[in-house]
Amino acid sequence: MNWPADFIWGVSTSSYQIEGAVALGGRKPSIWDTRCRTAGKVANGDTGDIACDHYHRYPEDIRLMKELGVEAYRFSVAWPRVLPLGKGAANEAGLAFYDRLIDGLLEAGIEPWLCLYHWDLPQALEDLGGWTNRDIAGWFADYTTLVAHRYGDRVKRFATINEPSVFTLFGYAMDWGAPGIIDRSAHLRAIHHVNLAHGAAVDALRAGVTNAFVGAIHNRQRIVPQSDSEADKAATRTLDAFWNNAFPEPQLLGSYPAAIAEAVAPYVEAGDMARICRPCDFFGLNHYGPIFAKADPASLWGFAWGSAPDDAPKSDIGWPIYPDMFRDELIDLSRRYRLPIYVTENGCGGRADKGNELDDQHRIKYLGAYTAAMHQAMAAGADVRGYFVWSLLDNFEWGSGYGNRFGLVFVDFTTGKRTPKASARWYADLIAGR
Ligand code: IFM
Repeated sequence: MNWPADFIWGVSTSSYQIEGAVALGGRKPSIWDTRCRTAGKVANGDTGDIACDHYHRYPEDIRLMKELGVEAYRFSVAWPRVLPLGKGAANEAGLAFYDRLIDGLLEAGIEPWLCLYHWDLPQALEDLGGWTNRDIAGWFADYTTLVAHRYGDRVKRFATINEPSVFTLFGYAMDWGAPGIIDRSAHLRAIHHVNLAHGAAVDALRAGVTNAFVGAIHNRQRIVPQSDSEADKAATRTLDAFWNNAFPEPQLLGSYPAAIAEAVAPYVEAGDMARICRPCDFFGLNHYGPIFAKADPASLWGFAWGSAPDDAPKSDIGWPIYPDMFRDELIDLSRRYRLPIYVTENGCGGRADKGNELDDQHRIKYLGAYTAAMHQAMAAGADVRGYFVWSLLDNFEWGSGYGNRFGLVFVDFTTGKRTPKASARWYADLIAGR
């Protein structure tokens, strides 16, 4: 496969999943620290307290990236590290950590792609209502301004919010993520306030950073009814609205999808849609595989995750593998939003207990099939400019704790030792060979 000379190859991570050091350098708790301390919410009682200890080991991680030959590294800033209470006084020690990281990346010739929010909301803001409080748009704008002024001389690539549909749905409708509330009004308010925060952050980045390149990151995937029943098809349409369209549609086209517009309307004030729909420079796509949906009258919105057909190819953690759907998603996205697309996450989950984690041929097969599908999409006209593997390192996989591993690099969580897997060599060869 020939790739354009300026195509960007990278890797992605996020703050809570790798940094550790949750109580060091002035950082205060996030909603994920709280969730990890709530019995039964995270497999095995795992926490992000130490995670990959990236806070201390970041120079080694930069070296690993250099060996891979990646040109770009997408990471997130932990809001509670730089603004421990979410607003008010900034924390110099926390800000200095990202200075060191960014400077190290630039010295290694790796471009930093900074994501402002990857789910670790300061607990102090949650205590004020978190995403259900409309004031959060202003708090997020102030946080963004702080980040923009501090790093904007060296960082130009910014994403506002990672996978808004995932953390709002899991956090406010299903109790699969923090803060673990199940409530329709809370869910709808969170959706609208996340959208307002995105718009405010785009404006703050434009104001604070010369030549900022700004977008948001959405997890989009095909939602497939588990059966031909009308009930499963209706559930699929509702999940599609919440999962795929509740954020890109208002952010990029200025309106909520019809399936949820009426429900969100009570929270929308005059001028809001213009505040949300601000010009973006790129579409960040996170994609893994399709979701099979089914009706579930007992759930908040009448849908639930169903099962993929028995003969569907699946990863070791059970996620269905359909590269053709990735190709089609890229083509559709490119046509609908007319923005350059960067695949900001794609990867394959494995389990240490399968015994194939260092010689991870399953991951190589997955990444090979998905990059080939991306190539086909580009040949069909999709404007895809870059691809980031999720993830550089095995890390804290939210409710699954450390059991599910997505890294190109194996992490021994008792010692912190990093060992590149076969997939790391495969990715390095792909990058070198283009
Ligand atoms: O680990 C997550 C990441 O935080 C968001 N996107 C999906 C990944 C794999 O589940």
